[in-house]
Amino acid sequence: MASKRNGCEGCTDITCISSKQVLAQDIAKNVKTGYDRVQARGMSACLFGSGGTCCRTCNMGPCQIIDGVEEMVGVCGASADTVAARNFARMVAGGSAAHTDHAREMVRGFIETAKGEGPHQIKDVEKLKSLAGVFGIATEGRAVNEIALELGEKALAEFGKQDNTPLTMLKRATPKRQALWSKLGMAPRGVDREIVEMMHRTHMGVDHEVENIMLQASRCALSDGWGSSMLSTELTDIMFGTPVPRRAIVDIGVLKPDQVNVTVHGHEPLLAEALCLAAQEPDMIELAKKQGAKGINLAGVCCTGNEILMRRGIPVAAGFIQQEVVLSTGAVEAMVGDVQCLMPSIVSVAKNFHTDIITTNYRAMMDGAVHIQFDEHDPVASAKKILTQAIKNYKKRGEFFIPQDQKLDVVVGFSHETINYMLGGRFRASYRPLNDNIINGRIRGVAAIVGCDNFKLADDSHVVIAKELLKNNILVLATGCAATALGRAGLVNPEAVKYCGESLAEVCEAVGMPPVLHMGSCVDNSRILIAATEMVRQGGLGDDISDLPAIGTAPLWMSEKAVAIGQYFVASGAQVVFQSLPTFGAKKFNKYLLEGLMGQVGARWNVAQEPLEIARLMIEAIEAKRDALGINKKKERVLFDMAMRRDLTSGSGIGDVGCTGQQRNV
Ligand code: SF4
Ligand code: MSK
Repeated sequence: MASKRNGCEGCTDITCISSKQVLAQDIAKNVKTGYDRVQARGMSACLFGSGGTCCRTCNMGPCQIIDGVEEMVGVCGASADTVAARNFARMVAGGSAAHTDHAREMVRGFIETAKGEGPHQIKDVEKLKSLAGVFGIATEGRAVNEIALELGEKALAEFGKQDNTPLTMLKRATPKRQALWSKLGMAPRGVDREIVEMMHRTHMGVDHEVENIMLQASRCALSDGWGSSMLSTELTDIMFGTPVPRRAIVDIGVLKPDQVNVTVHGHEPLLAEALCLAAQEPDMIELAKKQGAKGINLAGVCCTGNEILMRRGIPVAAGFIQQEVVLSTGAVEAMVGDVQCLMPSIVSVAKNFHTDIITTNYRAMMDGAVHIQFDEHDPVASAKKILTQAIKNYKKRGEFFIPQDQKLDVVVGFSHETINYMLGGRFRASYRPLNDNIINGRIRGVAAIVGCDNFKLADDSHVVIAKELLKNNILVLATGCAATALGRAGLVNPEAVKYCGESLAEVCEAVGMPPVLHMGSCVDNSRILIAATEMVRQGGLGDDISDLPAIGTAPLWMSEKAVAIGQYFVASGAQVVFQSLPTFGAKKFNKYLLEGLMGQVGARWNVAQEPLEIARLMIEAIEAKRDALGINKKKERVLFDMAMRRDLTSGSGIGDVGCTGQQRNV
């Protein structure tokens, strides 16, 4: 077991230096992590489950289907394709539901803020007015909070909308995409409605046709990407401030030896923001000092970490895969969580130490955890209760180990607005320079590396892919735990230009930006949709997202949310590459995802197993788009006449000339 943690040959290696160091300590010897459980389970995954053809939809099953074998269809007669499509669509619904429930809480918090209740204010008035415009809300001469309240109420209504008109935020897509969605019957109507309809249609005995199931899966995913996730990101920005570039640190080493360490895990920034406010209150600091600590140190885990990193520069201690490792330092007084991506194992890891796992959301409880319900009406009081519980643990801290070798600087905070501003400047903020650099080939294209990490796969996959893309002059956008992993590898700061091809390095150096732009948490993938749409609007790169030399990957995905994100990218016209999909047991359905969707929405899913293979596929897809746009055209070969030769020998110009005296094709 220990050898696995240290990365023995043939095992899925732990490449993170800090994780290795922590797990090698004596204090962590009784800790079992996901790595240990992958190894202990030993067996390879069930082929029916991983191929997508195990159906548990009704009590005549479970039915394990073998594609093409007549007697191996379901008891009801369901084929492998029907079953795999239903399972896949239910993953889309599960992921969309998670984003949607999160988003609803953010909208409710936004409404409270607009009413002047609670500790938060409207911070980004410009963005408020711009989003109000999308909803047709008058802003002239009105008080900020009045506009915000109307916006909040209209946003909340999007969740329960029952008529057949499209969601309001779809207006932000390109006209061509909106027309396509409408033609295909893919435009989502109400956010909750699409999830409910997806669950209904995949119930026993309803929708059995692959394309029809997937039409609703696209509509459901789009209600997440362009509906709930986008609303969550935008309203969170308006309330807590749109991220701007700032320096911060990522790694387990951000824990402090002489402070009360509280790690904040999960997804909803309402809890994290309240903890940030409460940790600055004099009575909390006083209490910590009374226990012998120098102060309170907050550090993020998973996407909550990304939210407070982006907006406040509060360090991220760990991504998903390190949540047990960070506890194994013995230096964490409490891990506070809300919803999503909290592994139940953290309770048993914490039992080895003085650490409390504190759950705060009635939706997400765990045996053995302390539950302190977060009261959104009085967030700071709730946060103080939580911190008090953590502070009390400080004196109980025993032996601990905080790794120091790897603490890495990152520059984060690349919202769509920031990219606009960085590239174009305050008075001509635009994506024009990005488009121009793509057209002239200095930047070949844009790639998004998003999503989770996963104990079953090599945890340096994000890094291998990113380095290959950068080397090939492709700008990388990152969100979620992928962004944290890239940060840990030193790729999310301007010094990472050393990994770039020459022309990308020049552009990044000129602008002063990192070649990997950290765009936030997993709900913030909606920022990428807006950025891509803005690139189209700027002109020169086609008239829809499907024309852009751009592609996304979630190589180490584990959550259903990643499948929802993948599907909303594809339905928006952006190709995605995953390391595996639970669909290979159903030939027709698998072919539909990997090929058929292309003819319908201009994008498709791709699967490639090795990180370098993923990178290669992404580079090829980007180059194919460049070819289709005609921006890979070689320059006309110029034949030199006598006058030109004279110019040449007098040294008057034409710089890029080969030894034969003919201009090089570039
Ligand atoms: Fe089996 Fe059909 Fe029931 Fe699925 S729905 S469990 S395939 S009988
Ligand atoms: S936290 S969904 S492991 S990105 Fe958003 Fe990370 Fe994936 Fe959870």
